Amino acid sequence: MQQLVDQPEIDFKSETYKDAYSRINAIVIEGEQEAHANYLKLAELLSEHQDDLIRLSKMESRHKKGFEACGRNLQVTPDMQFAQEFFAQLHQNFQTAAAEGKVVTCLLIQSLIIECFAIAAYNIYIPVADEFARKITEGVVKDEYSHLNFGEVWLKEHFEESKAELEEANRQNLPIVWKMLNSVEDDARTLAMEKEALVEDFMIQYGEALSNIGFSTRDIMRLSAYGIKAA
Ligand code: PL3
Ligand code: FE2
Ligand code: FE2
Repeated sequence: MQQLVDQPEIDFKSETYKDAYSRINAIVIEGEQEAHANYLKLAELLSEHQDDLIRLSKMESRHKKGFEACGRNLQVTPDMQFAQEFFAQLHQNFQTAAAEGKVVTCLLIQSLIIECFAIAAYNIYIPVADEFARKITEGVVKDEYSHLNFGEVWLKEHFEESKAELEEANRQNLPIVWKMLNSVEDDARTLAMEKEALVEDFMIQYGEALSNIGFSTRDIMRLSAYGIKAA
């Protein structure tokens, strides 16, 4: 109950809260939907891990259903058009990489960037969520750590031959994440989530992932902050 002490009252029924929630909820639903599709695509590209990846994609469908229920519970209609635009650039980059058979880039976009983004967002959301959404999000975030782990393990096992492609994919995609965060900053604050906390948690998760894969501290510093100043 610690978190109730220093937390100001949040009116989950206010029009201001519900308006912001219509976009944030849509982003999360769209993110889970895209994650579902991305793991199915990865299952095609990495046929030796097909069963695992199909299992992951099914988990993403369940997450999507959970967050749809969170919106319904607050009587909010998610703005899916907004959410598709929010993900458009990462979506396009994943599609292009998949079409070229670039598994390393696909794994970096989905299992590292998107999962770390999700873990950061869900961790920051849990203490300020309504009770219904908190329970759902707590269940989801546990799964996301296992999705991140899949990417880490595969990339660690193929580190030397993946390194150059990881660097390039990071350079292309990390700046997009900072832009996405900026575009959701005001709505996130309405939900009592601070951008600084989201950035910090993302950098911690992403840095740890890069470390687990095999990058040096020096590489991690350079890679994990790439493009943040320009955003
Ligand atoms: C992968 O399994 C899921 C991908 C979801 C990505 C979500 C990114 C959310 C960023 C928006 C910041 C506010 C989040 C609020 C949390 C309910
Ligand atoms: Fe998910
Ligand atoms: Fe996931």
